[in-house]
Amino acid sequence: MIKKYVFGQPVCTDAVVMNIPESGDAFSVMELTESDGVKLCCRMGERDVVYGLGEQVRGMNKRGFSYVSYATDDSIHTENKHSLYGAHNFLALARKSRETDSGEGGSFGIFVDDPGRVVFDVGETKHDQLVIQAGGDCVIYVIEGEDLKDIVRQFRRLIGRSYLPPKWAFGYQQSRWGYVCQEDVREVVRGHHGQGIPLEAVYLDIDYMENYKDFTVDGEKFPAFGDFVDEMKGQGVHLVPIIDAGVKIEKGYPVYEEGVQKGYFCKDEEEGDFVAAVWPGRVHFPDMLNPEARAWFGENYKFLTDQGIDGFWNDMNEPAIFYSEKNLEKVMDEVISLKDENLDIDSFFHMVEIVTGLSNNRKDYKSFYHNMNGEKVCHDKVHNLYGFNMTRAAAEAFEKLMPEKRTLLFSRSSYIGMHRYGGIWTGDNESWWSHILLSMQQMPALNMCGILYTGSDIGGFGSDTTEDLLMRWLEFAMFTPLMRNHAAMGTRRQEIYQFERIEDFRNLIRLRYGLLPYIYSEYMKAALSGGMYFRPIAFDYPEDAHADQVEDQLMIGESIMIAPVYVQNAKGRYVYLPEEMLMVRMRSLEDYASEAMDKGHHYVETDLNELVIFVKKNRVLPIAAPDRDVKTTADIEDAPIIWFGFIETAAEYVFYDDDGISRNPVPEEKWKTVTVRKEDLAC
Ligand code: MIG
Repeated sequence: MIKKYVFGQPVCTDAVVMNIPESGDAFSVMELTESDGVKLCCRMGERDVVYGLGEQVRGMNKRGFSYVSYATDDSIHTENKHSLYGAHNFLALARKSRETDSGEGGSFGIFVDDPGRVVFDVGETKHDQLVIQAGGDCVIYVIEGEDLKDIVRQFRRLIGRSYLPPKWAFGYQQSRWGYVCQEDVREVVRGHHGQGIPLEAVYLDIDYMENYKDFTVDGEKFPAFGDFVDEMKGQGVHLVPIIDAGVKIEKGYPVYEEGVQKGYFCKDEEEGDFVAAVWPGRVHFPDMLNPEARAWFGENYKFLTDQGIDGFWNDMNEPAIFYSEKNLEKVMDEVISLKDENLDIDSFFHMVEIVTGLSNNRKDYKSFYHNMNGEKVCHDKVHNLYGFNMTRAAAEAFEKLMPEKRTLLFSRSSYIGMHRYGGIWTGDNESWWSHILLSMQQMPALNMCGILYTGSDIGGFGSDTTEDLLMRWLEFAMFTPLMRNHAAMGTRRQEIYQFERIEDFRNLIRLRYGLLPYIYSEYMKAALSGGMYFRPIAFDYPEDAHADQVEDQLMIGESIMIAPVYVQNAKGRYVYLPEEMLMVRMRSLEDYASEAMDKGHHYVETDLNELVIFVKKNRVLPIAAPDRDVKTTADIEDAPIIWFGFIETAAEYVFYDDDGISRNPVPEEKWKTVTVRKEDLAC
């Protein structure tokens, strides 16, 4: 049951798709105070668990810290941070406590539809208090249900169907900030193909543009771009260019001139076009919240789709600001005034602070405005909607530009609602072991919010990767719908053919292609039915008190559990089995073995080149067993299917498949219930 409560005069965020009437009941699951915005508070029992909040730091159980929804371009994802790139204001409180120490009432979910700054203090200030602080104008949805899965399913019905990527978007993808010309890209393709490694896409980072101008291609580095796109397609490789939020201010640049002329940029306090600076230097921000400006920005993607591009990533759309023109002037004056001073502890650090404070400064976000259907709205109040609407601009344009096919699209910043238009990647992580774990913990929280097409930069974006880190990371990312290796300029090269254990890497990537029938089927089922592709194990075993404690294992789809190794030098790890399961150990698509294991704790040895999965009881999974070399997802289309499973006599599997590209698959025709008998199993 969903109850809706409206406070003040909220803007329409388009986060939800269901128009439900306002509840006449008093606000029940939390205590409500309305002074200084909306404040909600409730007691948490000792064993209660809080899941959700999407892209955030820390564990699956969010208790013990506070999280701030205010989309931020912060590339250092350490435990002390309160905000990352997205704002996903949905959490579920699972009441686990026994009567004696329990808080009031049962489990519930809550969605705070407020696109401004919202704070979730999940027992940081007071261990047993959940406190949510929103602005005065917001809509709050409270969801009660049978269990966590049911609460999430109801929420997902409220916010609408998740984005459906093309099937090729599930292939292995390679990216790097620093493939600066055509020849660099060709070399990456040769590097993979030369070693028999499948490759679906190569990304173009800002290097492909002419002076970092959106919707341009540098003609010297990429002459005859359309031909080059075709050449790559001929090799089965999609090129995926980046688009940034800021539009460079430059006379004669059509996107800039048209935007100014039509009044499509965000305005400053004096009604001029707001000036900030990012990559290209000074830019204007297209007013993504103005429907006309949004449509216009979207149409600009045509420049690239006309040349055969069918996938994009939208970056810097928090929107990231290096500095604003006005603040820079002030800070410059102040720094210059210090020129001949003897800088001491206070004045020196003050100077450093004002300089670093130039970037992503909330004062700047408070100083520009949107035109939302004729109404002037301060950016700060709707800050978290910017990335969402940039991505929506692209998605809505693609519906017109390429009505017949699905496109690959994901964003860095996001808000709930954007999941209908595209996915996200989790931004600038580091080549740290702890960031494999962080990524594992973010996935189910994102899935709760409808964001299913997601993954992290495999191998780590910042810092130098190492071979073992990359291999362990791949063993987890094998299961993320977006499987992309990406790294920052200046870091060690991390394409997998750069390393010694190429055969192991090749086997792992081929295993991903083998698992694709299952991964695709489970993704599509989750998207079409409002389910979660990734789940904390407590979602499947709600009665199991150990399951709540498990922060580093995941259920994936209906049949399997994974327990990736994410510790340097580890030769294995402890795994908790909430029931008897079948452990399948795979070194390649041809080399695998299985063993039934009892419920309970186990130490599972896992060599660096091994993939281990656990199959639930009475479940099976389809695997493609291609009889030829696989270069892309197209090569497994007609591959024979073999089955792995843990069954006594027979089990049914709901197998979803489709052509992988049509925009509107007809679900009824695509769901097949397959009966698999024990004697049919390959493993
Ligand atoms: O300020 O385009 O998160 O993936 O490689 C850095 C360059 C801008 C940030 C993205 C990253 C991308 C990088 N971008």
